[in-house]
Amino acid sequence: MCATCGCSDEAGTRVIDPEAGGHGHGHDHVHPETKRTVLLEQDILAANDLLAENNRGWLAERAIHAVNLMSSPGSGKTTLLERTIRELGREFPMTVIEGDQETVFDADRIRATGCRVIQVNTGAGCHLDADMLAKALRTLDPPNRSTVFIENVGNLVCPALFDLGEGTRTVIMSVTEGADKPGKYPHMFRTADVVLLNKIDLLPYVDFDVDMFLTALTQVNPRSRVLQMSATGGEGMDDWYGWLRERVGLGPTV
Ligand SMILES: Nc1nc2c(ncn2[C@@H]2O[C@H](COP(=O)(O)OP(=O)(O)OP(=O)(O)O)[C@@H](O)[C@H]2O)c(=O)[nH]1
Ligand SMILES: [Zn+2]
Ligand SMILES: [Zn+2]
Repeated sequence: MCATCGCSDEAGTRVIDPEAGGHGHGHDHVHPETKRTVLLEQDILAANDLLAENNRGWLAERAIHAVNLMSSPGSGKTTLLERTIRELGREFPMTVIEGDQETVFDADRIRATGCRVIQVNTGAGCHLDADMLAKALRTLDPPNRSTVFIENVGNLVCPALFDLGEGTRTVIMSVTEGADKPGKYPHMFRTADVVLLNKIDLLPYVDFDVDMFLTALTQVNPRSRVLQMSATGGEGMDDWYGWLRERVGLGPTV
């Protein structure tokens, strides 16, 4: 179980023997401790949802659009932000909230671009939650009519469950992670407004089937846009900027 956020779903856990026809071994009764875990989980998520609504109101009053960036560790979130700030930052006001368990490495990288940034360290925590975002927003104090990028803790599981009150949910996946991820981590991909397939410069060197990935993604989320890019090489970045301008009302493409 994920002890920090109580995100385990023991009641929904299935043990599957593929040789036995791939059917799950389910329980015909619910353990009392399982029931307690599920209730605790519901309480945590319900409390978080309320705070997320507060954040949504706070952001709306100021016409601030928050973009939640989620991915596995190392998919390229900070690299994408560094480049986006460098190439779009003069045109549009942006600030950043960085989430990591420890260190201010990512905040230092963002600060080096000249952009305002706040680092949130979650300690043992595996995700950002709405309360952390509320505190970070008040410290950051972003200008009205601006965009706040929130780099979530690198984790393809728990951040999917915690609404922050953001306006856009972005999932980054890199081609080194394997094309089967949308099927294996459906919660993360299901609520994405846009999925960025990053590190496409590495496609010649890795065994990644783009068509298989697109099919797997469509099965869990048929409405998500997919943009293929290389945050280091620059390929596809214009599509991302175009999407962002349209989505957060940043104005016409230049
Ligand atoms: N080849 C290639 N490498 C990339 C690309 N984007 C990022 N990287 C590299 O991937 C590594 C991880 O990038 P980060 O931007 O730190 O990833 P992250 O998602 O912010 O990582 P965490 O904050 O630790 O979760 C770095 O060495 C980047 O240079 C890309 O498009 N192509
Ligand atoms: Zn967790
Ligand atoms: Zn990062």
